[in-house]
Amino acid sequence: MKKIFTTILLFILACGVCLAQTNSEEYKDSKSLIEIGTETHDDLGLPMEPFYHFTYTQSLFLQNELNVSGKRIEKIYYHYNGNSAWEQDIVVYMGHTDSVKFTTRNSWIGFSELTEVFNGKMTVTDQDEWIEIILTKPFNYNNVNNLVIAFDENTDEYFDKDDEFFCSSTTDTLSLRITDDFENPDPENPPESDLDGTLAYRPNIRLQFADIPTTPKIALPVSSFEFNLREAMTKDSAYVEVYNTGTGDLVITEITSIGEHYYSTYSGTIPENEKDTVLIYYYPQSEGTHNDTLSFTSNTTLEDPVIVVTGEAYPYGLEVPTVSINDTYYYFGL
Ligand SMILES: [Ca+2]
Ligand SMILES: [Ca+2]
Repeated sequence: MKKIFTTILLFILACGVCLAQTNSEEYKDSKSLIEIGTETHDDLGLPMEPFYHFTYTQSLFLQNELNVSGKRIEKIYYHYNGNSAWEQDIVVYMGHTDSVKFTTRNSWIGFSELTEVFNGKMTVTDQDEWIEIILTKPFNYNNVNNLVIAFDENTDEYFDKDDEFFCSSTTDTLSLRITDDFENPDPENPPESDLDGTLAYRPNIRLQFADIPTTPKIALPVSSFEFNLREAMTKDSAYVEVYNTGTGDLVITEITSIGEHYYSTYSGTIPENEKDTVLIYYYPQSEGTHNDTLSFTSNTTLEDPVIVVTGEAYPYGLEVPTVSINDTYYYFGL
């Protein structure tokens, strides 16, 4: 079963459609990113416990810790220890709340106060790194109330007991956690927290704030991806979901590449808060390594994002895997 999962994981990674990934470069460049928690406590099951089949948690972040006005949260990051690689289905919710702490095992923030901001895959690697979650519905923070983040992990599978997210201690009980190996906790009606799940800890977190756009805005689940090794003059494709997280219809007129090895024929209109799927082709015209940048042309006044693509092709007509040209082409089929 583990092997099948690994195969599926590799396939998904190869397709470049994972919604959660790490992007530390952006963190370095950001001026509106808030990091909370610098301690390295682990084994707290926050924001999720990979060793259990299912997790539901809530954590509170106080207004005076955030203190960002007139902006929205577009991305969050959790710090994973890199013990092993896996992928899970998660749903993330955010809400405004007057609560300043969790007082009982049942003091969950009610579902009606939560807004779904992400619903997709969380992918971690065997590297110690911050895992990026791009919110497909960015959350406008009012800078009046405290922020609750609810994290719902729903894949009926568990991983190594040493897979952990780093956490920091707090004075008050700012997190609630329920883990279960049989029943998947329902965020609409969560059961009591675990006996030890009323926690004076929170997951270390980074929150990426950004201006609330007045025009359409392109949000991409990935900023780069790599195609599998293939034969020159044969075609491969990848699907990328494009979200409009701004205001008004997003009109994409074309997607262009610089070189000759990648292309997309996509054009279309994506309404506010909706998404469409863009097909990108790798069609290597020669052997070798091919890097390129795909650019969007759209009606937004914001800067259009780009996707960096890489791929590698072996010579057309080459018999594989019995013949190799050099070391570079020696890893067929991986
Ligand atoms: Ca799970
Ligand atoms: Ca659940």
